[in-house]
Amino acid sequence: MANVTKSIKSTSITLTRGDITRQEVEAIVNAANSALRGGGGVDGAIHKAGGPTIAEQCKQIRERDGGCAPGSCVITDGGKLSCKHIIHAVGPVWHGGRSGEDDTLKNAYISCLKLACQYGIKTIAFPSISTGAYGFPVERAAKLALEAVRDFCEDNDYLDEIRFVLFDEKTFNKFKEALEA
Ligand code: AR6
Repeated sequence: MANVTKSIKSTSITLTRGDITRQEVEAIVNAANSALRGGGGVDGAIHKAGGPTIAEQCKQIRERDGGCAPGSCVITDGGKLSCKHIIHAVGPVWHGGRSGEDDTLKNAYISCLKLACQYGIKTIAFPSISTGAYGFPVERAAKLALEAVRDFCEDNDYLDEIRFVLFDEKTFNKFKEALEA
């Protein structure tokens, strides 16, 4: 499947199929839970590939701050991965769409982009947050993710690349439709 790219000011927005643990970027984003305890899906893949030091850092953050609220994020180093940083973001659990899920999802993306800028990160890769175990409908999530990125890049012309690494074809196609719209 061919990659899709669009530019917003100086930032390239790229969509690709694949595994986020294999990306050559400065930071990858994890779809974590509020307790930062690791789990399945992309979280499991990142902890497995990155090694145990990531869970140790997450534990320290949990003990210091009590975890990470939905719509926000925390940062660790990349452990054994080639990226320098992992940004652990917590998306909303889908409860039907009337419990603030849309805003929480956008805030999760925006908080990662802000933190990336604070850390001098220029290239960042995201998975599709909340659309696996957390049950957020993919089409709606794709639109919100790209809206968040567009809003951010219109005000902050700092990042070189924001890459969405999409694991399955359906998710890739929904992001592609949202990017082209
Ligand atoms: N690279 C990129 N995307 C992936 C990968 C990978 N290696 N593996 C899965 N995905 P999910 P959520 C896709 O469930 O919905 C965890 O247990 C997957 O196909 O990982 O935010 C956490 O600990 C889907 O499109 O995250 C939380 O408890 C997307 O990543 C909870 O799940 C997100 O699916 C978070 O649920």
